Amino acid sequence: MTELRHDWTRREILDVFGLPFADLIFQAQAVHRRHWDPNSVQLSTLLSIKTGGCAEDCKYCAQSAAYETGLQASRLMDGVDVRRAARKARDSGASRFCMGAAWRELKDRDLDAVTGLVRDVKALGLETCMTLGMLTDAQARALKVAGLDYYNHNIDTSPEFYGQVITTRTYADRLKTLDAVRAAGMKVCAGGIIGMGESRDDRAGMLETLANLEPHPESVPINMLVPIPGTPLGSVEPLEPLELARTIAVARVLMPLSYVRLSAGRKSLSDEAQALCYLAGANSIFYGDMLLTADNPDVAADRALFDRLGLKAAAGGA
Ligand code: SAM
Ligand code: DTB
Ligand code: SF4
Repeated sequence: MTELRHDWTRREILDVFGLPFADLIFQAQAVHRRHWDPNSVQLSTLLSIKTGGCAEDCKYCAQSAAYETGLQASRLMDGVDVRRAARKARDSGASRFCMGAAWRELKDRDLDAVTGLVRDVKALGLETCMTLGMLTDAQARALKVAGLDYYNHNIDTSPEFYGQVITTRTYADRLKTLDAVRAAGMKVCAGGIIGMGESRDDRAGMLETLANLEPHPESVPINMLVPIPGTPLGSVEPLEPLELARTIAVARVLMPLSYVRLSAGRKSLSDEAQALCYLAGANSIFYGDMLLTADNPDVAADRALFDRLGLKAAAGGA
């Protein structure tokens, strides 16, 4: 029986981070193999159901209205188009469909439309996930009633670094929405972004917040910054892939039963770097040619890499 801990200190986490690479990967593999099929990876497909024009100032984001990124803002997508995209994702092998909206928070006037989308996607036999910004308790309950399986809401970084990345909402706001999601009985998807110029201490701090949530988030996306020209983080020095593999390995050690998702930023990774991330315990990816606004490896490239590594898509679906 693995003891699930929720009392990790920053020092302990930094010590895991700083292990010799082989020792860290060995530890992550040991944890991973106790709980998961090491050759199986869960596939989630993303769709931006409402793009751009967002009121928040997240310094990494293509969709903030605060920056000139050349992105065309759009209204909430029609159900017919969402269903078409979800069917295509299912037929390509995804088990979960994640719908994202560039909103600061969900407005009650949009609640019927988004719960309708949840029902539609669920009816196709897919697991459902949404990321719509901040939620009230009542909105979270309504999404749960509609059948939403996961809600994604990232804490993005450490409490200390957060203020350098976003000023229009607080870390406490993020945690409050995560509480609402949990209280409504949905699965929590919460992670963050690395490669924004933060220190390793900040990366440890982000994992400390996540690992000390009780229970752990069921899904932990680790995004590598996709630099977006026009945003304040558009020309940050890229983080080395080995540090991404380390971050994934530490997440795996801290949160043994959670899906750890190798998320945004795969397009810039070599096949070898991705293989290291799978070895470090990543067991979920975004699958499909697009993230929300940025490119992702195409389906053919992922299938070819899975074949070479002997990986298979995890069976799933709702
Ligand atoms: N507006 C909602 C929110 O922020 O909660 C949902 C959509 S938002 C685009 C979802 C997450 O994507 C963000 O919290 C952030 O962690 C991640 N993200 C956004 N832009 C990114 C980028 N350029 N590179 C890496 N991750 C990014
Ligand atoms: C998450 O952690 N990463 C996804 C999803 N949750 C919504 C979003 C990644 C966005 C990458 C940049 C873009 O496509 O604009
Ligand atoms: Fe808006 Fe979400 Fe982008 Fe922040 S990350 S600007 S909240 S869409």
